[in-house]
Amino acid sequence: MTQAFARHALHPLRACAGLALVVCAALLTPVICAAAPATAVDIKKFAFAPKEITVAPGTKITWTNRDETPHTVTSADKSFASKGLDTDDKFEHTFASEGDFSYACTLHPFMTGIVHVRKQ
Ligand SMILES: [Cu+2]
Repeated sequence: MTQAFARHALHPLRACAGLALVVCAALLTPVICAAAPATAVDIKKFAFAPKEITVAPGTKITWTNRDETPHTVTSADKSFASKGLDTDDKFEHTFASEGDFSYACTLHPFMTGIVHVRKQ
């Protein structure tokens, strides 16, 4: 009687352990994704969004043009420059070292943004 009860009592524990693994996996996935050094900037309504961003060295930023109008991503010091980006075109740049990198759209110079690269 006691043995039967003990065996039966193990089942909820096993179920619990299984559930814990699933929950852990679900919780860990976003952590791993967040740790990946990549981030995104949208180009929309003739503006960079976010206009100002701070990232760690080694981070890759992907700009995506969400407008119907072509835009470029061109740094002030010419360390990076996209071609003309049509709708949904992307431009990527990896920021290896620390610094402040201001950039603009050459077609619409009032469109400006800045990337701060800092050890975090
Ligand atoms: Cu533009």
